[in-house]
Amino acid sequence: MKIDKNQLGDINQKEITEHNERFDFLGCTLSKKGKDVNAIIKKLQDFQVAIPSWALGAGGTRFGRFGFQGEPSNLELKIDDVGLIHSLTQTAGAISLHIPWDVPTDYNAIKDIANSHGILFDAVNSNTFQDQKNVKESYKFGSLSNTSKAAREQAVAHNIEVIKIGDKLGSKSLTVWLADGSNFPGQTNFQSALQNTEDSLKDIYKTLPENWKMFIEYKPYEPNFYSTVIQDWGTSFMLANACGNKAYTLVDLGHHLPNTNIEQIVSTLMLKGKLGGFHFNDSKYGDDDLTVGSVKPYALFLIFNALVYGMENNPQNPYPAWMIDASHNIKDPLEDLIQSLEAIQEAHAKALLVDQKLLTEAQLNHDVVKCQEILQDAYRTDVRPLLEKARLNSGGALSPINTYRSLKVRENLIKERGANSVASGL
Ligand code: LRH
Ligand code: MN
Ligand code: MN
Repeated sequence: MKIDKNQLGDINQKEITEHNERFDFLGCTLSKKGKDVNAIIKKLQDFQVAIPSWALGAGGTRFGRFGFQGEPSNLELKIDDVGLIHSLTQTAGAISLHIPWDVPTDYNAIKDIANSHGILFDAVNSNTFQDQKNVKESYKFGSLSNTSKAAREQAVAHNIEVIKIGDKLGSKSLTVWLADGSNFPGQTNFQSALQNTEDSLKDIYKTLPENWKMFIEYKPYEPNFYSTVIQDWGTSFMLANACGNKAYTLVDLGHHLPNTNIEQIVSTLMLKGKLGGFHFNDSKYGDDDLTVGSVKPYALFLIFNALVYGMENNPQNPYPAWMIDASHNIKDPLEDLIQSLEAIQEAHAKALLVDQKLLTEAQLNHDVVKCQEILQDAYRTDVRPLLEKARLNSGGALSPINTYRSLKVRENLIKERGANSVASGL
């Protein structure tokens, strides 16, 4: 199904008076504080977040998976689903494919579908954390880090293949996330595992097209529970530097040990021009992949404050590639993604409200109380009318979740695809 623009307009019309009241009040308050409300709205409209192809079905855990009816059973339908989310939110203008879960069969047809929804192809993701069908070498003991040369070569070849697939679609970056590590002390030699990984990454890097980037994602643990080869931002940063100026670190919010100061990591990477990609999610315990902003919205705001500062002050850092990397075990995946997008834009808008000039002044005066007041004044502002206005300006829905439900999107998808349709690739 496609969202009917007229129906969307009719639903917006019913809510417009209340929106105008809310917006006028906020706009007035912010203008009095010297904020350029239109410039903020424009930044919100421009901010686009990629949806990964694996997030469109219900996720699962090692204890099982509870499917969600009407899931997209092939890549074409997954792109349609991103199109639905984008029509409502105007913030999901890209899809990030996972290979080999979502290898296109007909490239032109896939590009046409994406085009019809205004969707671009963002970073392509390789997969060397599972053994694929008909492969000779196993990744049980690692991929790019494996002590077996043949296994490493197979993993390198897979990544090169992923770049070729992405290139045909118009992607401009490769994300490498490795599960490589060890489960027990003594199982591997840390130094040779790291050296092998560096050499393999360099082999992949050599084949990157001129205008491409390579993102190196880190994660402290899981699926390996004793050690992970690329365990933290420092290791990723070091590997990116070893590869060259087209290689960058990718920060995934869930890939940190509890209480890690992620905003500081973001600041350091942007200062050094090495923050390439960013994966949004939220967590309580580990890599929980929960809905963005559902548990720690203030932490998300502080991270966004660092991101906004970096985007405004660090020309040495490229514009990062944004993606949601979450799982939806019991929710409708599309509703969950809409909630995540809302939380992302909310934190973004609040960060845009931070008075950077005043904050610098307060920092230089060592006025710690004032520093906190400035941040919290921005955080405590209800910015939702700004998000509504941004969506309205771009042709989206004033209230995406309500509209999704009023238009009975899930019911229609179930009718079209059948109740038992299972997302491909999982
Ligand atoms: C690993 C991870 C990674 C994705 C993969 C599918 O935790 O979230 O970020 O590439 O799963
Ligand atoms: Mn990730
Ligand atoms: Mn993860």
